[in-house]
Amino acid sequence: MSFVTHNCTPFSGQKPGTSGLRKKTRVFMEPGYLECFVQSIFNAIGGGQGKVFVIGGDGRFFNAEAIQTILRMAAANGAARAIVGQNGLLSTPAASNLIRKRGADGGFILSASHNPGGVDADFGLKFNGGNGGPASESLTEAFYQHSQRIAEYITLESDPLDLGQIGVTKLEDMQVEIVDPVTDYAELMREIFDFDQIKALISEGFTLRFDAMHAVTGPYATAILEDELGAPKGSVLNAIPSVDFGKGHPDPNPIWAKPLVDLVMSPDGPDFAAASDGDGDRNMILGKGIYVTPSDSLAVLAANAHLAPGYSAGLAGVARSMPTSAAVDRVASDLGIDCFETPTGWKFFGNLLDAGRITLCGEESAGTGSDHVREKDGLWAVLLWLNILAKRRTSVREIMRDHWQTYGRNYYSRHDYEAVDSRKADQMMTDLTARLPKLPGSAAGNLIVAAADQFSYKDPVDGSVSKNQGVCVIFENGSRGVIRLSGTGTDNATIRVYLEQFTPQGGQMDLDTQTALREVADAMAEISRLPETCGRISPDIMT
Ligand code: G16
Repeated sequence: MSFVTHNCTPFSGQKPGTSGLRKKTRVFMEPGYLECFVQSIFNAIGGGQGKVFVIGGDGRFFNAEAIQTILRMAAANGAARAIVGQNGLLSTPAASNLIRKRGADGGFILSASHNPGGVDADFGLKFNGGNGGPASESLTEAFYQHSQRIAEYITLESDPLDLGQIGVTKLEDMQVEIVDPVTDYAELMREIFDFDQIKALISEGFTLRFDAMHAVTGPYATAILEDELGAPKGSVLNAIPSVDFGKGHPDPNPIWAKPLVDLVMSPDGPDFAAASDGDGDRNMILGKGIYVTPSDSLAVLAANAHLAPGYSAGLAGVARSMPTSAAVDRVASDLGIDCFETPTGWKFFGNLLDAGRITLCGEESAGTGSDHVREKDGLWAVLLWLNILAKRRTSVREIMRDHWQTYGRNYYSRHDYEAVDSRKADQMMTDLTARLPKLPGSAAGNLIVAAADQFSYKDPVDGSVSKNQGVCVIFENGSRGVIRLSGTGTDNATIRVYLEQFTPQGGQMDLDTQTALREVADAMAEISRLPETCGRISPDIMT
């Protein structure tokens, strides 16, 4: 084996987004592309000398090859040890747990999350810090700055390691430990939840289905839900991870997980159903005949978390991203705890979690989590729901009905416009931002604008400020519209429009969601001028 240095061309305009760098797989496969980004990360964190890294991914196409590249580069950059999931697999929350548990300096997580996998699909890489969470805004900026001036990377010339064999091996002077991806994660779940209660619920005939969407949670869900908690074999669907996710789109929402939704809506469907995404951090929750929106799920979990042993002492506080509905705010105010509103992106919860200011947090984009790791966690959310159901011995539908009667209902939906011409999308946001000061007091459809601004966040822990995090419009009737550009898409621009309408206790709780939101949807179309600027009349996806 020998160390080699290669020249590389600085990236141009390849800025990591909401969750690391996501590009088409073929871009990552271009000679030197992955290597330059990885070397930029090493350079930005002060080198790899003596450090310990966790490495794993969601098993998509190019996952295994990219891990071999990162291992060689880690060894060449002087790392002391790499902890790798067997066969290169680690869910994002399991990687976060391993980083924390082993006191690692950080982790390389290979995933494009809920985006499809394959040679003509998507790939991604993100770096998590020693707290187990996504790199901060400033560190992400440092990766970018280094990538703009990088001239060379160092690596080894060596044969690929066998990642299928659990145990310890060596790559030059670096120790490589290959671990079972599930063991440590399952142990953590056992500490947080009352597995005996959940087991009892299932043994009494409660039925469930978990759709792993051919992605990384298959082995985790099979080990925990079937082998440990006693759900019958076959309760976990699409349980074997595949490089192209069975040619599917591993995004747990009613569109991409439609077969599961159809199953749970049928009269003989299971009592409970859930799905997770490519890398296992997102979740979708369903009960017989009902879909629970991620914003409502966060609120229900906050109101009931004390029923699980890990949260029996109550919650320090909660947080949600700005576009997430205010359902959890009502629970927090009832509990007398803080509720923080952060920009989109899990990294913004990190400081609040590290400082002990919050215990639970979540986002409208199907992410919920707690202080047990520093990532959102799909299977954890499923287990918390199961723990609550096991304690309350009622249905998901009853839990939702009871929740809305107690706190009121935030009708909520997100409309996505995908693969929009990036120039037009940017133009729309620039023009809208310029018009914001004139909006208050003006009419839009049947509504009157009360306030309109670009969301800006001052981190309560370190005082850092993040500006331009999305346009938020509040109407005089209390409804709200938010519009922002996605930071995770790989195909031109994705415009997200978030709609919310609050109905207080005693009001109508069973309206059709899109009907309840029609006025605010029309008002947002008028205010944003999205149809005129981008040539799109209706969204591609409504969740
Ligand atoms: C990532 C982040 C999430 C964030 C989401 C937003 O999710 O981890 O915290 O809410 O992006 O996506 P967008 O910018 O497209 O609205 P993931 O699951 O893709 O890693």
